[in-house]
Amino acid sequence: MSEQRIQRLLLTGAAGALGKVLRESLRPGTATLRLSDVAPMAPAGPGEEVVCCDLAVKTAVDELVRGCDAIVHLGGVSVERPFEEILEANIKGVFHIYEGARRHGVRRIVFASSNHVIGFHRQGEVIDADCVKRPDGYYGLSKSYGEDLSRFYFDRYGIETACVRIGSSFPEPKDRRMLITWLSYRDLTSLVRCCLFAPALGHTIVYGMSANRDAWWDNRAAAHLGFVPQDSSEPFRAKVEPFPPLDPSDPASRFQGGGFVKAGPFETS
Ligand code: NAI
Ligand code: 15L
Repeated sequence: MSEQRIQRLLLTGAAGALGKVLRESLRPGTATLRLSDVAPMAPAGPGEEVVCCDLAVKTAVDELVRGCDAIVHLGGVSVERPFEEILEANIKGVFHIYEGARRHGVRRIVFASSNHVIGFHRQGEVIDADCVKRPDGYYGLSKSYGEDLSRFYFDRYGIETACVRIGSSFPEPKDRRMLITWLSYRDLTSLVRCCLFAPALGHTIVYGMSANRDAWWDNRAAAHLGFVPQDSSEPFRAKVEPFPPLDPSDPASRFQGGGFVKAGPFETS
């Protein structure tokens, strides 16, 4: 897709941390940016539309998607939570987005997937887009479902998707693991733009990481995106490394998903 061909871009999860970043950085070059979340958002500025919408409500999402050419889908529960919460926001939510896309002729979607789709691979093991998925919880399972769903909508209806397995996208890495999984906000924006505007996207799985010294993820299968990260976690190493390392027997230090691999279970009383 060329920038000129996107008349209205839908950004879900616009009230969230990455939504706020992309609201600012995607606005240039986008004719109309439709921003959506279930949480309150800043009022619409020039070239913006603000629509409050719960992703779990199919009719509301159908209306939300109407008139959009492309979608950046960030909305949903972004951490490990009880299954019932994940079911509504993430599993039903992503289905509603793709059904809306099918019904209203959206041709391209950038889906915020997560490293927690592959969280039970060992730290230090290098994996690529074709590796076996090893979700590390209900949250990772919901992203795995979103990836499979998007593959189905590409095979069946030709809707192109980039599933971005985001590592850790924060202003700076917070611990040793994030020195490896960190994705700067600048590189996040660049990656999303590459996904939106690559001439041919098909169905692509790409790991969202900056040019960090050490990597567990191999992005060669996504070379057609032309994504070249500019940042590295290296300037933060001296700040993070003085903290004592986790015990080697701690699952959070053994698996790529870090602390997510030991979240839960969530008992209902
Ligand atoms: P966030 O939690 O700050 O933002 C998510 C937004 O989704 C929130 O504003 C929330 O109100 C909204 N949302 C939740 N349930 C909803 C519902 N039922 N209907 C409508 N909106 C709903 O998360 P963040 O960090 O901005 O992440 C954005 C996306 O990227 C998420 O999908 C997350 O899973 C994914 N991701 C983020 C990573 C990171 O390092 N920040 C790493 C991997 C994936
Ligand atoms: C995620 O998927 C979460 O949304 C984010 O809050 C981080 O915890 C990140 O993964 C991570 O693995 O560091």
